[in-house]
Amino acid sequence: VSLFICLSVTLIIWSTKRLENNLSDEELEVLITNQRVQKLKREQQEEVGVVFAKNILFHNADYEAEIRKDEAKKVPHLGDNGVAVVLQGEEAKQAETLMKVEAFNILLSDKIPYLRTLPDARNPKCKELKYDLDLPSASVVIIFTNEAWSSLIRTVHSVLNSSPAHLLKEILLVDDCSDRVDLQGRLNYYLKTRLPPKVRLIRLTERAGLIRARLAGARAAVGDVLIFLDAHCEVVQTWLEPLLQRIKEKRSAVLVPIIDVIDDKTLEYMYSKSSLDFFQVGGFTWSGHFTWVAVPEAEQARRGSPVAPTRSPTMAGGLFAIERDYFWEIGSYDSQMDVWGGENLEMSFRVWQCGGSLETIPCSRVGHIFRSFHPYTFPGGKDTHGINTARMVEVWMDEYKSLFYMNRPDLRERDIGDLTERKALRKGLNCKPFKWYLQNVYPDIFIPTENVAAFGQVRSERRCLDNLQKGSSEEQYELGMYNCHPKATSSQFFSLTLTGELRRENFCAEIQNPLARPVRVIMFRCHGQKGNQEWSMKDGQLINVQTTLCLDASDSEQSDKVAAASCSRSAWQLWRWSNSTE
Ligand code: LR7
Ligand code: MN
Repeated sequence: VSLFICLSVTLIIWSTKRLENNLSDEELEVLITNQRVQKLKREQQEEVGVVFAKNILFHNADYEAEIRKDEAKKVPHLGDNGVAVVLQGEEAKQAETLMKVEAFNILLSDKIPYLRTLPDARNPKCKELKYDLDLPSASVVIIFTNEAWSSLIRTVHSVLNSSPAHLLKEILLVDDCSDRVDLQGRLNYYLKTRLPPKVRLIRLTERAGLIRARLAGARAAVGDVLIFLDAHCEVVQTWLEPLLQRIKEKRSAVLVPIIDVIDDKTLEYMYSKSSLDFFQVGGFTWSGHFTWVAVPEAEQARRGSPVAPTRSPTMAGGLFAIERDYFWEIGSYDSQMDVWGGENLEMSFRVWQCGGSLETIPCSRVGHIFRSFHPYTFPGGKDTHGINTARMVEVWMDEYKSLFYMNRPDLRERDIGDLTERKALRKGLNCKPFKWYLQNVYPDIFIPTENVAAFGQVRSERRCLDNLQKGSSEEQYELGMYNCHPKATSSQFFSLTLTGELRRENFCAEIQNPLARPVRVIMFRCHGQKGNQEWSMKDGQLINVQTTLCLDASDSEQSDKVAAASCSRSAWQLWRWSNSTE
């Protein structure tokens, strides 16, 4: 019940704040994240007993006691083979409370041994592949800020345990200025007493953000290949060899493993036994977000085998391998990007446009805990994802940047810092245009302004079609309406394609149940088969061809939803597009 109240309160705050302050969804998310973390920091001190403070020095004996206490929590074989663990009773309740702090089940994580066994999630064909004994060596760089202890330590043990010693040069832990006192001295002490010397700790004295934290790790690294990981991962056996082998073959290949989901609540290592051939590669949306997309048929044919390197237009960002010298040659990172977000698409476009390739290596698998919110603050309350992405867009996307700004008009006038260096880098490396990237690397992408009859805001009276913030985690959702924003923002940006799709990124409007009252319009993954997803535009009406029903806004004032109804002369059935190519 409390979760429900919490959610609905957040939603109410969400919509009123959005209206009052005219904030973008992304800015609002940062605001709420900061408020949440600050509130939790206060509560934590009292309720959960985690202390946030600077410069409190403990003695070794205290660390030893703390670490033993942590080790004593471990329940032998709990979570072995990656199975889900469900807590009961009082413990489950406590876990629920703590989940609001760490964004995942820390109580369970504390109980699962650091070296639990994992299922062999790999395609059986992987076992037939042979790897050279002599491969380049790896520096594994793990960055973190205020990361929970047990998930961080498990990541380290997992890497140590599942990597051949002669290939693992070092593990570099980069502490991005955590201000949780239990993390600093305690980690140092743990390194000294529990881990081999090849695990090193670098502590940043100012909060640098994940981009500059990775740069610091890369600067300190000495291995031939850099492998970056988030601080809440577990690696599956033989995860390392296929990455190093591919880089030995092609030094300009930037590689990602298959990223499996470790459930945030049960810590289950999730993968599908029945479809080991199936995995997704990276795509992006025009609002500048990373997405997962199917491997295109052409790529399935080109790669030859489901376990061969598979080209990926983009990467998620957190888990990847790159030859160390090549990392610097190709422009490392944009060091002016703050905190979180955007660096993944920046590196993806840059690598492809400047002559490298980005590939998923199917026989390398790594699990990652997907957390439901950021358990850390965004200093300055800035929408770093948006600003970082705008920096990327300005440098790499040429004329296509207008599509991004149509989604994010708020960023058009925002100060995003100096770009001289990054533009010079692109010139110096003689990189190809974004259009080349779209045509050659990502020909399947939907371009909202190409091959369309109309695009932008779709207005009936004073309201506009609106996705109501849906579509990032939902498989389908009812198409909504909302007061028109002054300019088309991401949630009110639609296209009518020449093939009759009423479309937003990869979602198309369709009618599933024409007999319901009212007939709701559902946004569903585009199938490209016309059918229930085909619409035609005539004298301002939008007609669903299969059902001959018209898009109708009449009950939207009360329901926030659009409907389909028998075509009439009603003004509720007249739609105006902000941009029309006809
Ligand atoms: O200021 C910060 N300093 C940090 O050191 C903020 C974060 N961090 C650390 C943090 O402790 C963590 O270890 O950086 C790492 C990534 O942060 P997360 O785990 O909060 O990010 P995420 O998993 O939600 O987000 C994904 O996108 C990010 C875009 O900036 C990064 O590239 C993340 O590394 C990336 N994670 C993955 O790609 C894992 C697969 C997820 C997917 C899809
Ligand atoms: Mn992460």
